[in-house]
Amino acid sequence: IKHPLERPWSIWYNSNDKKNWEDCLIELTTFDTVEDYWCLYHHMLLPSELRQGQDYAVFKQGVRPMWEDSNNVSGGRWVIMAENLHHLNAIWLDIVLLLIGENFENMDMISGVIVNVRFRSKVVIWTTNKSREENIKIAKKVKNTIAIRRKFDFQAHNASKILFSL
Ligand code: M7G
Repeated sequence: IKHPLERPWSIWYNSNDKKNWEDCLIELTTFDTVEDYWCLYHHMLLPSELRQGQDYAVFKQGVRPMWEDSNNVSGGRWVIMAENLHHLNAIWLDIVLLLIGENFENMDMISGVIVNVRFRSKVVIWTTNKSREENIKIAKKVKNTIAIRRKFDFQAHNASKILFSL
């Protein structure tokens, strides 16, 4: 018998190879057990093996990894810059495991996590609101659990400026 997760999660991929951003976004699959997650993990390319411009997302089933989704319109994201590609793979895995293991106290305000493979790659955690107090709890949990030296910045989806940092 497989070990069930608290809730189902969907994996998304953005190939970023067409003009329209939304046309590049595809929902790959949904998983709801520990074993199914590891099976997918071992079959998928690592973030470091994707092309620059591409993304993976792991989001709660039913929440689309886009600003336009009703869960995200008034939300924002914690931006965690990777130090190098090895670090990127490591923090992506660690944060996905924190999330699907329900390790945050305010799981209800987390939509999911995205890895953006870029010249400066990053892992971003999307939340449903811009409350400083609530969002800080999420960043503290990440900082206390995994090895990240740099400061994190929180940005609203509808404005690129930094609202607060930790
Ligand atoms: P990004 O993929 O978040 O990467 O945004 P970045 O943080 O490195 O900038 C890059 C571009 O993709 C944006 O300027 C938009 O043109 C497009 N894009 C990204 N997201 C997350 C969305 C989205 O949720 N909705 C729409 N319509 N476009 C998006």
